[in-house]
Amino acid sequence: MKACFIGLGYIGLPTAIIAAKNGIKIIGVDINPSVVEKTNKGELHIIEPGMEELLKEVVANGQLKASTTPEVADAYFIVVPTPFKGDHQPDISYVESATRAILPLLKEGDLYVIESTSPVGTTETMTNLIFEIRPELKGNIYIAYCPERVLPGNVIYELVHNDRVIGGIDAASTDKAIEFYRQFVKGKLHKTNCKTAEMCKLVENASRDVQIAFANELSLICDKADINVWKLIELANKHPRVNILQPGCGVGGHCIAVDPYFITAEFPMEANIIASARKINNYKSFYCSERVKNAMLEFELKNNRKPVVAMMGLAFKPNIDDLRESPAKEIVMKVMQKCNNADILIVEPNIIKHKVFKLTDYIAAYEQADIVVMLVAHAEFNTLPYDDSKMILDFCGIYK
Ligand code: SAJ
Repeated sequence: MKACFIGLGYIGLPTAIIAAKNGIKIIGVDINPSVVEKTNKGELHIIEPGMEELLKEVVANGQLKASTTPEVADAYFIVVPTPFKGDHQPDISYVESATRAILPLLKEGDLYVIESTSPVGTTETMTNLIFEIRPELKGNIYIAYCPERVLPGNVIYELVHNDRVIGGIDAASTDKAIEFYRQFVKGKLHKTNCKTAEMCKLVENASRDVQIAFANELSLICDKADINVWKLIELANKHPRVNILQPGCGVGGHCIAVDPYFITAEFPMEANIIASARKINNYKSFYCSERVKNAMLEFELKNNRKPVVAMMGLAFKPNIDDLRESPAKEIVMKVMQKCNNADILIVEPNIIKHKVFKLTDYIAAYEQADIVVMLVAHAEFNTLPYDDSKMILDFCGIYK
C-alpha cells in the first residue's frame, strides 16, 4: 500500500518514517523545499534521538520519498500545523489547503486521516469540503481523525507503543483507519467518532495544563504563607489518591500551552477552569520575573552595587534543548529589558551556543552570581550545592 503524508514536521516525519519502516510505501510532502531536500538526503531536519538512522534506511531502500507535491496514494494523512490567529483563535487554513491539494487525487476506497491537533468539528468540515468538490466520493472513501500523543524526545518508542484513539466519520472509516495503524502501532487502537477523537487530544493536554496550574497556584499561596511548596506537595502526595504535579516558572512547549485554547475558543462560556488554568500558568512567568527584579533591587539597596544574576535554564522543560514557547526564555528577556545586560549570566547546559543569548557555563555562572535564579530543573543543576551566601530564587524545585 502507498500512503501520502502532508506535513513533515515533528509528528508527520517520524510517523512517515515508522510507517515506511513497516513496509508501507511513503510519499512525504512538505511546502518547505529544504525539508524535502534534506529528507531525500537522509538528513533529519528535526531533533529526535535515533530517528536519523531510520530515515537513512527507508530513503536508501526507496520506501520513503519526499516531495513538495502530493502523489496518488491509497491513504492520505494531514499532519500540518494548526496555529492561532488573532486572540488564540484556531487557524485550520493549513489543514484546508493540504486537503485541497490532495482532493483531485482521491479515488474510491481511499483513506483520508487528519492527525493535526484541531478544533472539534474540523474533520466534519473537511468531509463536507471533500464531498462538495467530489460528490461522487460520498460514501465511497474512508475519513477519520487520529491524534498523536508522543512525547518529544521519545517519539520512536511512543509512536509504536502508545495507545491511539481512532475517530471515523462512520464505523467503516474507523475500521479502515485501524487497519492502517495496526501495521505499525503495537498500542491498543481505541474506536470512537471523529468529534470525540478531536476533543480527546485537546482534553488530554488541557487536563495536564489544569493540573500544572493547580501546582503553580499552590506555589503562589505558599510564597505568601511562607511554606515550602515542594515539601507541602511531597507530603500531600503521600495520600494514596493524590498526585499534585510540580510548580514551575510557567508552562511552555507547543502543546500544553496551546491546545487548551482550542477548547476555550469554541466553548468560552463553559471552559472556565480551563481558561483560568491558562491565565494562572501565564501569570506564573510574570510573577517569576517580578520576583527576580525585586531581588535585584533589594540586593542593590543592601550592597550599593548591581548584582550579578545567573538565570539558570532557557528550555521549555527539563533536560531538553527546545526553547519553543519557553517561559524561562520569556523571563530572561523580561529581566534583561529591565536592567543592562552586563549583570545577567544566561545558562542553558543543553545548548552550546545561541544566536541571541550569550551563554555562560552553569558552574561558572553559579560561582560568579550574587543572585541565582533556578528556572528549569535541568539535571546538571542538582550538582550545585546550596550556598546561603547567595540569594537563591528556586522556581523549579532544585533545592526542594
Ligand atoms: N510542567 C510543569 N510542571 C509539571 C509538568 C510539566 O511546570 O509537573 C511544564 C513543563 O516544564 C513544560 C510544560 O509544563 O513547560 C509542558 O510539559 P510536558 O511535560 O507536558 O511536556 P510536553 O509539552 O513536551 O508533552 C505533552 C505531553 N502531554 C501530556 O503529558 C498529556 C505529551 O504526551 C504530548 O504528546 C505533548 O504534550 C503533545 O505533543 O501534545
